[in-house]
Amino acid sequence: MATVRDTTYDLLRALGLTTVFGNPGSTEEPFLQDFPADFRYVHALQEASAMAMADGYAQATGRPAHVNLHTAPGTGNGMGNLVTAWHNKTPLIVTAGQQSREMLLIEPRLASPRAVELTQPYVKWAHEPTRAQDIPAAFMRAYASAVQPPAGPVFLSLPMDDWDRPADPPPQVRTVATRIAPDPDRLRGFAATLAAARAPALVLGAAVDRADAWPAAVALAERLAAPVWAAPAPERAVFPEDHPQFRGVLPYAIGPLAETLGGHDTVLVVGAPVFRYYPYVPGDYLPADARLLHVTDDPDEAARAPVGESLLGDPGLAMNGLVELLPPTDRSAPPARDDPAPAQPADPPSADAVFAALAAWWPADGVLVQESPSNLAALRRRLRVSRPRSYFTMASGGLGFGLPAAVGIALAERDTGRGRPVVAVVGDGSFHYSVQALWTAARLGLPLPVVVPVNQQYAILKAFADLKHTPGVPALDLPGLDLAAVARGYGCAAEVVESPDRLGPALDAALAADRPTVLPVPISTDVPRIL
Ligand SMILES: Cc1ncc(C[n+]2csc(CCOP(=O)(O)OP(=O)(O)O)c2C)c(N)n1
Repeated sequence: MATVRDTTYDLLRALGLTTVFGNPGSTEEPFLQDFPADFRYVHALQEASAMAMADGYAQATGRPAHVNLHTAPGTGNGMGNLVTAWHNKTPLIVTAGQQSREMLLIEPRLASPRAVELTQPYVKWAHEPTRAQDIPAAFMRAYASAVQPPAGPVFLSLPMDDWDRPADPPPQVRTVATRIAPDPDRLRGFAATLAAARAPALVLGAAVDRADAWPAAVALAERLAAPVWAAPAPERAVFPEDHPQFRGVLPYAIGPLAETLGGHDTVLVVGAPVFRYYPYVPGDYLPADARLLHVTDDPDEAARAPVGESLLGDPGLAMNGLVELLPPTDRSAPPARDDPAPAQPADPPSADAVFAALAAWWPADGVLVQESPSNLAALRRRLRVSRPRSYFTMASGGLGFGLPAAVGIALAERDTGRGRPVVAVVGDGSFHYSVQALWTAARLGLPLPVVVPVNQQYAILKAFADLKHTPGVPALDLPGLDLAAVARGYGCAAEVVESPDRLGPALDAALAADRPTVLPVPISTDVPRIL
């Protein structure tokens, strides 16, 4: 007779979920017992890394991923990157073991008495099955919930004594839609407003990349002859950044953002929150007399926008619909941006000079994973991402995503056979939040270069303190860290890159290696401005 375990593994197989990211504990062992040969366990040394590796893997494969965590303490370790997965809108099925039902009433060691509340509010659905026999169908429901728009993580708490119980008949393997079409009447209204606009602007968010809608975005931008910005702090690249109409990323503060959009009477935002602000700089949300049209597949995102009219729907379907409805314009397209001036040599080099060298080396099919807070603007100015699904960072502001996410993304590049080179750029502070992901990458033999601009400080926090006039904050310096030694300790290669012209050869060697390579690059300690 089939057990709950048998039926669950069969369902996971049918759903294509044969990779499990995790870190095991006693409460998970009954699920993992006799781990089937056609499944793969990606072993993370800490749950933060398991979560972000799964997130990166799911984003890069375009499919949901399964993360199996230890009960309450392990789930707690994963929470920071669960918050990030929620903001990234990544479909993740997060499971955790639970103590035996027989003892739950008396709360033994490792019981998670309020397991379903623990991951709230950063999951779309959280559940502990009422009966052991409900586990397989709960997985099916978790899958359906995770992938429907807006996609996101879900959580199942699974008691450890459930797995050997006799199973009910298997649940039906169902499919669900992952795109929602916009209301045709409202779409026509949006098209009429855009057709009547004097100076429209297009602002695109990460959902455009998630929806594989770059061609629709380019077609719409060209039909409107409008400048294109990326919405503030985007977790994906959203438009070919070498396209003459691309203007860069909007600032993440209220006043400066409206100033940047000055002169535009109609702002169409697709696939982004309105807007993702960071430092509070008061001002108007929009230029005077401008109106905002908002296309999103997330009703909450639409609801919390302080201005604008919204249309729910998939970014690609909505933009293709607008292209069909919009008449050609006689406006001429805006002129292209200037290229940045050549980088100035200095010793140690500026981040700008290092990123100029990175951009000069960059392979056309390269994939960039970024967690370099204070140097982000310099990186994005220098390295223009020109292909879809080639740039990843966290939507949340929580550090500890980039390094493990890069491992998941590099694994996905190998698994899918695409084999694109993946490069992580991670600040020397950010490096340490989920540093143990290096070990997993080394065990998997992933040729992942990790470029670490070393300024021995939390530079962005110094910039923030400066903007907010809060002098005297402790703990903003990071002396005495030997990143190469840490990397070698986890089984990686390491090479300190002493000058920008050494970066290209070091990257070539790293991509040809059979393991990750950490490349600390000493840079100037000048603190870039936050805005
Ligand atoms: C989980 C988490 N803890 C703390 C912070 C606060 N924080 C934001 S940026 C930052 C410093 C990042 O330092 P580094 O990676 O060296 O980049 P730099 O600012 O120097 O460019 C810190 C600690 C955070 N965002 N997330």
